[in-house]
Amino acid sequence: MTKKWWHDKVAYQIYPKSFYDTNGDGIGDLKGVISKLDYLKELGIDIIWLSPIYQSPFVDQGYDISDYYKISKSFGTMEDFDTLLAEAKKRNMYIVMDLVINHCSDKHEWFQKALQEPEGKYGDYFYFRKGKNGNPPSNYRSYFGGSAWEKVPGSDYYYLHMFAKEQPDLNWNNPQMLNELYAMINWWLEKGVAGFRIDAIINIKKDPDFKSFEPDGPDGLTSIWRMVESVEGVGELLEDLKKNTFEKYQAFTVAEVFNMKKDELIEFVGENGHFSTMFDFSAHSLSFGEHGWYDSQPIQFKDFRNALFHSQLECQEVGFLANIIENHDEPRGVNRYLPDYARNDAGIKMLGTISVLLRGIPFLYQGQEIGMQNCPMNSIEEYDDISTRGEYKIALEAGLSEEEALKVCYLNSRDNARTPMQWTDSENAGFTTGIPWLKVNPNYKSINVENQLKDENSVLSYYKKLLALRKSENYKEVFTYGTFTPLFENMENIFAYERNSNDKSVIILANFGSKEAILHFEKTVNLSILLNNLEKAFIKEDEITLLPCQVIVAQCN
Ligand code: TEU
Ligand code: CA
Repeated sequence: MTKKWWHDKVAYQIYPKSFYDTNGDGIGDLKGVISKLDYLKELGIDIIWLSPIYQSPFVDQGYDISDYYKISKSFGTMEDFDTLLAEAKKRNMYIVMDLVINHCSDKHEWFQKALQEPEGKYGDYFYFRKGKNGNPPSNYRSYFGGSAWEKVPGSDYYYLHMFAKEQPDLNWNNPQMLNELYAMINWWLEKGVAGFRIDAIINIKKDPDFKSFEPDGPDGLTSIWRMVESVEGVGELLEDLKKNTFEKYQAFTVAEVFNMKKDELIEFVGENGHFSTMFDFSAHSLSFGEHGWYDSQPIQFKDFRNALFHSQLECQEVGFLANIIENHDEPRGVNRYLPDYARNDAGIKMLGTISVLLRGIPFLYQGQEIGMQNCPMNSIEEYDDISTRGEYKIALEAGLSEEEALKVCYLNSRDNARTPMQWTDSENAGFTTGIPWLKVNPNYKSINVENQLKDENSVLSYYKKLLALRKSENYKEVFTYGTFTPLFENMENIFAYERNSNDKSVIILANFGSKEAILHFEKTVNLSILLNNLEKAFIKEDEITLLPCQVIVAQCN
């Protein structure tokens, strides 16, 4: 395998709106990001992925871009962005932008012109189709609920939107549109961004006939996912994209890909794949409900472990996955993957350890490093997220009470990850001097950066040690390129694996159970402990006892 500059890096996702506000308007900004670069450097971060900072009406928090060449005024100016690039560079850090090119905002100039003239030049930048007998062209349900077709007022035309109606889908069969996208991507690369996180990219290939499917819900609609699944040929579009842009710059690309078709792994993230890497969503996908959040099930430990082990084994011959426990679309990993009894510092450190030391590129999401948790909201009005509001509605329609529907949002809402970063124990968690745009989690008095910086046993201090170990001269090779082998799979609550390189073997042993567990080795082992989230380690010649929520990382000599 050819070594690439990003293989041994650690990445961190910033959700700028909720990261740090420097001018008191309640909204995080680029100056805020700049002021925290040293904090991130200290933590051990190399690559920073910024969720969208482009000009946008923020119907979907910036994932609806109205001008790809402008920075949203709420975040600052292009000058601030250039400063950020320069300051990152000084610290040997890389900035990765979010690339949202499956769709744009309905306020984008292209779409505004298209609305005027659906049959004109810009109409073909999108998907305009005539309705059928007074109905939309097909029965697709958008990802955010409701029809994926929106009627153009005063005409027979509808346009396609896989997400919100304010996010019209771009027509990737139009070469002129593509050239405009490619030019824009290259413009950012020329500026010095190191690469992109690529949004919702699996959706770009459509079936131009837009056939209807059997309805899968009481609304008579069918998930638009069915159409995506039914078409071939996304790979050609992705290859063309890569050749015309990323490849020329050795850019780092991490794709958001759900439900890729079987056997496509190598085409996506192999040595000459479309992308550098893509997120492993296998564990997170376990929480998908059949009809929505309201019928999603809590994740069982065994399924969680199986999912990750499966991805690890499948990908290690091929390339690198990007490993996460949370992002801006997910509830907090602590709430999702840890049982009640493990939702404490030890459990949080354990979860971080097993994720960060997997084979692949670790991505931390802001606040993960201090163990931020889901935020209880008192009513649906306290939520901002468009998808949460959609899911709440679906839950009520399915017969849940308001209280039950709110509980569903507490467990699943994307806003759980979007509440402001908790910097201190003073007002608004030190995020802003103004009124925060989204509620601050009331637990900020006990969970915040400032307190954890002072405490050498804190989650934050532990994450620093964990990342330092992963990147240390001695172990970087084994943690980056070492093979992955599951261990103790027959033990119910144990998450254990081995990383192996030519000259080293490191084992990671974690007890997700509520009782202590004894792990017997087949032969005598001579272990040097590299990391332990608890004070003591109970090791004998051929066995090791793990307390509940204990994780031990050790080298086998
Ligand atoms: O997400 C795509 C995606 O598939 C998810 O939105 C998923 O359907 C949703 O989170 C379920 O709640 C990307 C972005 O990460 C997300 O924030 C955007 O809303 C979406 O694309 C549209 O751009
Ligand atoms: Ca601000």
